[in-house]
Amino acid sequence: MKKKTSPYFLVIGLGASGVSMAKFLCSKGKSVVATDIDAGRASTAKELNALGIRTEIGFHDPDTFNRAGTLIPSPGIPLTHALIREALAHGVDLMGELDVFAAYNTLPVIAITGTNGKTTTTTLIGEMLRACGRNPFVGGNIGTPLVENLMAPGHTDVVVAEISSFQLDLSKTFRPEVGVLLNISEDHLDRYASYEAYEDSKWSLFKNQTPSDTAVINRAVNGFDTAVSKIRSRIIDFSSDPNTRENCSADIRDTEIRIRLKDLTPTLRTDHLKELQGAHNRENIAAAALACLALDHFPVEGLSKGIASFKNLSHRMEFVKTIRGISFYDDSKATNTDAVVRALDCFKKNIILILGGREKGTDFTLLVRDVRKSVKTIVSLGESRAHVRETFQGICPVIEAETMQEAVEKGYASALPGDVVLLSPACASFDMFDNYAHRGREFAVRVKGLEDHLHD
Ligand code: UMA
Repeated sequence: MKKKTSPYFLVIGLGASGVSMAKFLCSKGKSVVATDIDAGRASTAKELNALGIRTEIGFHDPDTFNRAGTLIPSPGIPLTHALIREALAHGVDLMGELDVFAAYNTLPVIAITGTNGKTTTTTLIGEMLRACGRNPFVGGNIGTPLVENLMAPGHTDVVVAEISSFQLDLSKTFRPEVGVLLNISEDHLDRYASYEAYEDSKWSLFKNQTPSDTAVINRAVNGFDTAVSKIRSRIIDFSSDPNTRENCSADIRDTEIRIRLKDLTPTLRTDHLKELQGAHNRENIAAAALACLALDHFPVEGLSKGIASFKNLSHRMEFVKTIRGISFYDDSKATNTDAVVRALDCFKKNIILILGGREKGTDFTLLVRDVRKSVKTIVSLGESRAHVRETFQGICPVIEAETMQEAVEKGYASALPGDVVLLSPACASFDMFDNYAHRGREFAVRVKGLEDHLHD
C-alpha cells in the first residue's frame, strides 16, 4: 500500500453537488482535490482551480483515489464504482454530503424523503414556514446543495431538505429534527441490489433520530409497523386510506385534512386547491403540515396561507399548450412508474402517453392496469422503446419515435380534439437529454413549434 503524503478530500463528480462540496470544504481550509470523468467540466474546474483546488478532469486516476484521506462521491455515482471500492480496500474513508452538512449545521432540519412527492412537499413546507414568519433554507435533492446554506451569509432559521436515497446511503450521522417519509415504490432498481435494499435506504432517514425528534410517516408505506417499532423518535402518521386514516395524526379526506395532534386539532380545507389535486397531493399537504407542527405550534391560518402560495412545479404535470383542442402536458419529472400512475389518474381517459427513456430496472407491467383504463396510444421514446413495445402491444397501439420532435408530432397525429398528449416517461432522461428538465423543455419547445408547422 502506498503511503499517503497529504490526506485530502477527493470530491468525485463536479455537478451541482460536487462543485458546492469542493467550494465548501475549501472554505473550511481543507485540502481538496476534485475529479470528473467528463472533459466538458473543464470550465467548472478552472473556477475551482482559482480557489486553489486541484482538479483532474476527463479521467479518474486510481492513484488519486487511493491516496485520498476521504472520498466524497456525488450522489449520482454508484458506490459499487470500481475505483471507490479499490480505494476503500486501501483504507480510504468514504463520506457523503449529508454528514459533511451535519458536521457544520446548527439549524433545525426538516428532511423529506420518499419515492414521489418529495419536491412538492419540500416546497410546501418552505411556503408554510415562510407564511408563519420563518426564514427557511430549502435545498438538497430539490436542487441547491445543503452545504450552500453553510456558505451563505443569510439569516435562515430552519433547513428544509429534500433527501434522496442516494444521499442517505452515505449517511452515518445525519439526524433531522423532523424526518418525513411520504411513500416508497419501485425506483432506482439499477442502483440497488433489491427493492428491499431501496426500502431500507429510505427508512434509514430515521436511524439516528432520538426521542426528542419526530418521524412523520405515511401509514400506507409497506412494512410500517415493523419499521416504526425500530424508530426511537416520536411517530406522527398520516393516511388517506379509509381503513386506517381515522386513527392517524392526519386523517386525509376528499376535501379536507383533519389533524389530531395532542393539543392541536386544526382542519385544513383542500377542495379549492387547483394546483394540488389528487389523494397523493393531499398526502403531501398533510405531511407538510405535520412536519411544520412538529417544529412549532404554528397557526392553521399560516399553514393554509402557505398552501395557497404554492405554485405548480416545472415539469410536474405542467400544462404547455392546447392546439386544436388537444392539450399537451409536461410531466418529465415522472421518472418512475408510480409517478406515471399518478399522472394518468389526473386525466383518467383519452391520453396519448409519451413513455420511455433510460430504464432504472423499470418494470413497465406496473403500468398495464392504468394504461388499459386511460391511454389511447403510447408513443415510445428513447432506449427503452423495445421494452415498451413488448410490454404494451396488444393493450393499446404503440408507436415508436426516434426524437422528441417525432414523439410530439406522432402524439399530435394520434390525438383527437379533447385528448391529452402527456409526456410522463417513467424513466430517467440521460439516454437523450442532460436531465429531466432538459427533456421537459425540449418537449415544450417542440409542442410550441407544432403550431408554426401547422401554419406553414
Ligand atoms: N461523474 C463522474 N464519474 C462517474 C460518474 C459521474 O465524475 O463515474 C460525474 C458526471 O460527469 C457529472 C457528475 O458526476 O459531472 C454528476 O453528479 P450527480 O449525478 O450526483 O449530479 P449532480 O448534478 O451533482 O446532482 C445531484 C443530484 N443528482 C442525483 O442524485 C443523480 C441532484 O438530484 C441534486 O439536485 C443535486 O445533486 C443537488 O443536491 C437530481 C436527481 O435526479 C434531481 N435525483 C434523483 C431523484 O430525484 O430521483 C435521486
